[in-house]
Amino acid sequence: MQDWWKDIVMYQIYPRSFQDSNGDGIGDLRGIINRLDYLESLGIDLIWLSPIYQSPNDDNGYDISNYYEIHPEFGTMQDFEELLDGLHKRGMKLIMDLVVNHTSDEHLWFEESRKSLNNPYRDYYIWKPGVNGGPPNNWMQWFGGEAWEYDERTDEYYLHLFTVKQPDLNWENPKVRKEVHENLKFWLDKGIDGFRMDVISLLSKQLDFPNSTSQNIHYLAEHHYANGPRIHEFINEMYEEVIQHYDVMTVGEGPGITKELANLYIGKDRRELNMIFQLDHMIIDHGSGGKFDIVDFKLTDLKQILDGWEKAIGDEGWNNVFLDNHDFPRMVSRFGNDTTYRKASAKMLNTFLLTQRGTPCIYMGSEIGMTNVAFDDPKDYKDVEAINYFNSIKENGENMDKALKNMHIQGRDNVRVPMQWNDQKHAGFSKEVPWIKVNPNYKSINVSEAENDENSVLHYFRRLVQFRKAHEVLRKGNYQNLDPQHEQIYAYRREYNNNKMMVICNFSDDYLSLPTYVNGRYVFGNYDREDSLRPWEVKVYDLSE
Ligand code: TEU
Ligand code: CA
Repeated sequence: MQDWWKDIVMYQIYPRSFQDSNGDGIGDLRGIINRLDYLESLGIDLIWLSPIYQSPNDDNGYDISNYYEIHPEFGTMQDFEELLDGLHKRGMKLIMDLVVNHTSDEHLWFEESRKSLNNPYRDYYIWKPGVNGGPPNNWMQWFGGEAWEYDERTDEYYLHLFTVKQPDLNWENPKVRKEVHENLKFWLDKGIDGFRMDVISLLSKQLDFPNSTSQNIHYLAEHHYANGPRIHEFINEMYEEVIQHYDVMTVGEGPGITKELANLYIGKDRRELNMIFQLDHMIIDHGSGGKFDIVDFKLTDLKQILDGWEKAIGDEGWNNVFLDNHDFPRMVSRFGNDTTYRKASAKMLNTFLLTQRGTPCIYMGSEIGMTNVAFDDPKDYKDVEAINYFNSIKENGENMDKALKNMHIQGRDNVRVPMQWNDQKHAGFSKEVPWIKVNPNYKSINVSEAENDENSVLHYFRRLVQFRKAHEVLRKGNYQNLDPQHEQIYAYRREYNNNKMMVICNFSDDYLSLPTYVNGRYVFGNYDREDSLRPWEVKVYDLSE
């Protein structure tokens, strides 16, 4: 089978927020179907859909209560099949989100499991007796609070690395693994093209459940429950039992996977995953207190992380390249300038993504340069992480203005507000009040405005995708950083057979002079040609003879 997944541009859709078709304020599958022409017009090759399965929505679908059913608010199985078919007809592929580290507590397995110690589903989850009148250990969950919940019915605790409504599955139990394999087959037999595998690094726990010396979740993951003793066995088993029989791709989300461990997951002969979403650059500004303990970062920090990964995985490995997704702030707000130079920096960052080595993944709205949102009222935030955070701020009597500022910088709702289609009511996302408020800047930042402006991020994005498609060197070439120490310029060279290209990105508001090593023929960029480097400018040169 060919490595087609190395040649593609991926696009992530968060279904709740993309397009509502029936006026209930919630994005749905019919909404995506109605936007198929738009998706095709972008030139992208593959859509990753965040979860659309049945779910009580404690964590917006990442808490699944039935893996075989479409959530009614998203539509029906017929809608899903129509969407898949519509994508395939237009030459696009579709991958689904696989969330099998945990289920919802409303999943039948868990409802059974908690009934009694000898229920046939008891061992589907991780139950432990308490220790000294408290939980089995001191682990914290990801969204604040303890990772163990006491259940008086059986006088034991269950593990939930995420919310209390997301109990962790017990992968030691072969029946659980079999259930997952069956589920994989069910969707693959429908003709989908692969999976994005949620927190796949966390499936195998350290069975002695040791106490942790730190409560930072990324520390906890790295030291206690990511890359557990049987992780490679479990992932390889999915591959052998199911994945290898289909021509599909897999990308595993990998909290706690360090670059040194990466090729154990994605190395050519490992028969595990095609690539991972590594998260080191996504936590670049997290302090020891976590994501709301925000620290400054420099461009050289970003280079060190991305180049370090590239070097560590080498020719053997292949990764995904992304700067945001449904869990992290908008790339233009975090890595660019979302005010004065919004358009220039959005174009530059998209170009960066599409000219690095690896498969690029674009989060919906990046193609028009959508930005973070700042709500004044904590009640306008809908994410369980945000709600828990504001509650803890209130309980501890801490400063709410500061908390709101932190949320504006880091919150997950920054990227979950509705897609901005036009300047009409609710941004053209829905006819009725959406489940989460729209970003007030939709009046000026929206698809229809961008269609009418020949200098828009959108038109540039379409040309960029075609530019990548036309140049094998951008997809297959090796990668060399030309100036790892520079604090404003990210410059690199790609090389494949006799083809060479050089990409110069200005990650700053400053006018700079072109570095002396620049040569070749100017072939692509986000300003018109000139021999200087303007704020957030990107220039691509062809060095081939
Ligand atoms: O995310 C797990 C993860 O590693 C995160 O990026 C985490 O959500 C973030 O740092 C918290 O601020 C995955 C999903 O992408 C996320 O949406 C889910 O909430 C989570 O797993 C649980 O399924
Ligand atoms: Ca709807």
